[in-house]
Amino acid sequence: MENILPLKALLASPKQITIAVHQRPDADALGTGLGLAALLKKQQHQVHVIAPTAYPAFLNWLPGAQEVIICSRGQQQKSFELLNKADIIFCVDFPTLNRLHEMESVVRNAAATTVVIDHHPTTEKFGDLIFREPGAAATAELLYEIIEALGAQALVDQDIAECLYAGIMTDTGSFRNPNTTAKTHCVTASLMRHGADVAKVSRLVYENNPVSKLEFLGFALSHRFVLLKEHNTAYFFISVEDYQKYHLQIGDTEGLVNHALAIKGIVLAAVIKEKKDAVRLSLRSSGDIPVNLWAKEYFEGGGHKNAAGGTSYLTLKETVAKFENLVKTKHNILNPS
Ligand SMILES: [Mn+2]
Repeated sequence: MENILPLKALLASPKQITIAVHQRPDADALGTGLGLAALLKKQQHQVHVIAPTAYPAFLNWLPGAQEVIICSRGQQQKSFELLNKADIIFCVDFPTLNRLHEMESVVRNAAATTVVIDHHPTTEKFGDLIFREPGAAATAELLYEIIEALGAQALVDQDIAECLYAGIMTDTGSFRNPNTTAKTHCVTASLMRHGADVAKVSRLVYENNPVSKLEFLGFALSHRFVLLKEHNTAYFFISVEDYQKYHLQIGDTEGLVNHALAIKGIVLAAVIKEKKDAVRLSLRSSGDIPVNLWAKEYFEGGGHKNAAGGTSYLTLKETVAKFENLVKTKHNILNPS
C-alpha cells in the first residue's frame, strides 16, 4: 500500500491527533473516525474526534460517540484549538474540504500533517498523505486495510470492529449495493473474527427507530411521493413544516430514498428536503446512472456513482421543478433501450 511507510513513521511516536469527519456524519464517517481514534489511543496517541455538525441519534451507541466534539454545538473554539495544535489531522470519508463546513479554513491553514482516508472520487487535491480508494465500499473497509498494512490488526477489539462494521454495513446497503466486493466480505469476516457482533450492529442501526419515524414514513408515502413513471424516476419532497410536524431529527429521513428506488423499474430516486438554510437532495440510482456527476453539475454536490447528495438555494418548489427538468433532459439515460 502506497504511503504506508510514511504513515507508519508518522505514528511511530506519541502524537497529538485530531480526526475530522464530514458535516452531518453518517455511520461510515463516524464509525471510521471512532474506530481509528480507539486504535490510535491504544498506541498511546492523544486523540480527539471532531464533527462539523451533529450526527444522527441512531449512531449514539457507537463506542466513543459521546466524546465526539461537535463544532456547531457551541464547541467551535475547542474544535479550532484541537485542529491548530494537532501534529496530525486525519480527514475521514470526504472528497472536498468544504465538507468540513466552518472548519475548512482552519484545516487548510493548520500546521499538522494531514492524512486523508476516503473512498470518494475527487478532483480536489488536499492532504499530505492520501489514502483514497474509490474502489473501497466504505472508508471503514479502507481503514481496516490500512490497519493491516500497519501491522496493527492485533489492536482491533470488538468496539473497533463494530465501529468499522457499522460503516461497511450501511455504505453497502447491507451488502446489497454494487460497491460490495469480495474484499468487502473478506474485511467483514476479519472484523467478525475480531469480535464484531453483526446482529447487534444491525439491530442498533436498523431496528432502533422511534415510532414517529414510521408515522412520518406513512405520511411521506401518502402525501410527499411523486412517481415519474415515464422517466423511471421516483422522489420524495419534505418541507420544513413536515419536519416540525413530525418532530424529525437528523437522520430520520435516512432510508426514505430506498423505498423509491425499490420500486420495479425505477432507476433514479431522490429525497428533496427543505432545510432552514437551503434545500438538500439525496440521489440514488441503479446501474450506469452517474448521480454524482448530476449532483455536481446541477446541485453543487457529489458523491458516488449510485449515491450522491447536493444542495440548492432555490425554494423547495423551484428545486423540485429543477430536479424534474434535469430528469427530463436525462430521459435517454434513464430509459436505455
Ligand atoms: Mn462512506
